[in-house]
Amino acid sequence: MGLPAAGIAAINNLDQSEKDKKKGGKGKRKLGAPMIVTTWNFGLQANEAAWPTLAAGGRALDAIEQGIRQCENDPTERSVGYGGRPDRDGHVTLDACIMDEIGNIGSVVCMEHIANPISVARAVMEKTPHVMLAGEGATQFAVEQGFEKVNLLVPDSEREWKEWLKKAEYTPVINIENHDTIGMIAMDGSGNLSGGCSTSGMAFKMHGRIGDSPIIGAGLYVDNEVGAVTATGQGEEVIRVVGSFRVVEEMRHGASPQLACERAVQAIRDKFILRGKDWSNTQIGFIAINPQGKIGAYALRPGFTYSVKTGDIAEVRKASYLLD
Ligand code: SD4
Repeated sequence: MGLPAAGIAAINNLDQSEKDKKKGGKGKRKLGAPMIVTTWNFGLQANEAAWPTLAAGGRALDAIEQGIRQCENDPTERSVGYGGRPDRDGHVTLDACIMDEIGNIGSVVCMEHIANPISVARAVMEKTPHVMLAGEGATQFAVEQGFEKVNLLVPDSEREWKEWLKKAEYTPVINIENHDTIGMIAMDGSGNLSGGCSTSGMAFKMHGRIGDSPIIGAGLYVDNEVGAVTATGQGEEVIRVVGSFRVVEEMRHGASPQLACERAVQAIRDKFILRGKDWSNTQIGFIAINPQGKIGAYALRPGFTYSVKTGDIAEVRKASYLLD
């Protein structure tokens, strides 16, 4: 439906540079310098795959898709894309979402048989009137768009699943079973922000379970004027506090990216206390950037790492945390 008439009238009354700014279009601000921040150690390789796009003056959104695809295509990354661990019934189901600098969003949830959910999420964003496709509908759409159907269950994941079935106990292990969701946020040379998130979710989850990663506002949120944020860890808890949107809103109200991440993690802690639930096996991590190029990262517990790439830096950093 687009903007309501009043919104269109308001935009039409602006001069060209203001219009560009509102739309995130050409000729807008140039803040900071190109940068990419990605969850976990594997973000280092993903950042390298994304960087050439930014270095060539390309768009953050394109860099995000390129970087996340690298991780999705790697069969040794066992919680993302091809090679991801299956659910308790043996299905590898993938979740992903993407968001650009002007609020375009796309997402796929519980999608099987397609190796690059981030690209399908982008196709949902760009080629459909919707923002989210699920399950068989998502796979059907992907095939119609020319994506190849593949068996995502690699022998190592199948072996692990069969081993797990012997006891079939569900006990998450901090930073191990949960440690592979890729969340990537980037700023390009025009100062525009974008982000993406992709995962096979928690290993051996119930069939049909969806975490935070494909949910805009939970696993990812981007506001070009304020910042970009993504989350990793136990998605149920991130959804409960609308984690990534919460971090952006903290920044909107003046918090630095670091303080904003800390407040979201504290909110998760507070919900655990309020609900009287056991949280000894829970890990959560957030990363955030703002248009000035400041970075924030914070986790509930030790062990969360993130990867930073700029023109001068390519490194893995340890996030600070709330609890020992
Ligand atoms: C989920 N947040 O499905 C994902 C899992 C994850 O690092 O991030 N693992 O809940």
